[in-house]
Amino acid sequence: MSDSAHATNGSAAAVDGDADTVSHADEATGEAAEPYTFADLSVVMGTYNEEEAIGTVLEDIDEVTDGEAEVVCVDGSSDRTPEIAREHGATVIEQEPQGYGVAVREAVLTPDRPVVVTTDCDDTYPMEALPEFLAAINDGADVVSGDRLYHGAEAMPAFNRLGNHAFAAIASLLMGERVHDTTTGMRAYRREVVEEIGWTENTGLSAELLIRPLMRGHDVRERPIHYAERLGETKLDPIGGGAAIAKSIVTVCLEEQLRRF
Ligand SMILES: Nc1nc2c(ncn2[C@@H]2O[C@H](COP(=O)(O)OP(=O)(O)O)[C@@H](O)[C@H]2O)c(=O)[nH]1
Ligand SMILES: [Mg+2]
Repeated sequence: MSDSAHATNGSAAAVDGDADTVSHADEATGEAAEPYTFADLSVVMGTYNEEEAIGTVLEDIDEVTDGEAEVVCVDGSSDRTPEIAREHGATVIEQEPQGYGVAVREAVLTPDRPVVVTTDCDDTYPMEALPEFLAAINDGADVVSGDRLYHGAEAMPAFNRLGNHAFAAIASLLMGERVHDTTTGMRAYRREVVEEIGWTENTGLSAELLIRPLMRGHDVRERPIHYAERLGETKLDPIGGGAAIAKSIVTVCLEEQLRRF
C-alpha cells in the first residue's frame, strides 16, 4: 500500500508534494513559513516505573533529533525513572499514578512547541521514525499515527494484537472511515489540534486522540511503524483495559457523530 493510499482522510491523499520541502502555512499571514525542524518538536510520554527502558528511549530521541527535541515525562514512578529522565535532560512532571490517559493528557498539553509527539517509555516504538513523522506534518498533516499492525506487530502479545484489530474494525465502522491502529502510542500532532479538543478518556485516550481529530475533519494520516518487544512490565491489564478501550471507542464515536447534527 502506498503512503497516500494509507492516509485515513481523503484530503490527505490530495496533498501532493515533497514531504521534506513543503512547509506549513503561517497561521497569521497565511504565507508559507519555514518547515518545522526538531527544534520545534516535543516528545512526550507517561512514565510509570520504566527504569529499565527510559535511558534507551531518551538516548534514541537524542540521537535521532541531534539533541534538539524537547522531552517531557509525566511521571508516577516509585523507582529511579524520574532521576534517569532528569539526567538525560528531560522535563519531569510528577503526578500520582492515575492511569495512562491522565498522564498522557497532561503530557500532550504541557509543551509550547508547535509539534507534539507521543510515545510509550518502554522501547517498543521506533524513534528512527521521527523524521518521517515530522516530514508528514510539514507536508500538511495535522495528526500522524504510527500503525503497528501493518507490519504484523509480532512483538505484541497475541491477545492484544487481536484486540487491536477488533478496535480498528469497530472504530472504522462507527466513523465511516478506515483506520488500522487506534491504540498506538506513537503519534505526531500539531499542538493546536490537541489544545482545541476537550479530552475525556483515560485508558482509551489513545483511541480518542485519533478519533476526535479525524471526525472533526483534520488531516489524519497513518504511517506503518515497526513495533518491538517491551523492556520492563506492561502497566495495562489486557482484559480490564481492553474493555475500557472498547467503551471509549463507542462513546467517542457516538459523541462525534452527534456533534455533526
Ligand atoms: N505517569 C503514568 N504513566 C503511566 C501510567 N500508566 C501507564 N503509564 C505509561 O504509559 C505508557 C503506556 O503503558 P504501557 O504499559 O506501555 O501499555 P501497553 O503499551 O499497552 O503495554 C508507558 O510509558 C507507561 O509507563 C500511569 O498511571 N501514570
Ligand atoms: Mg507500551
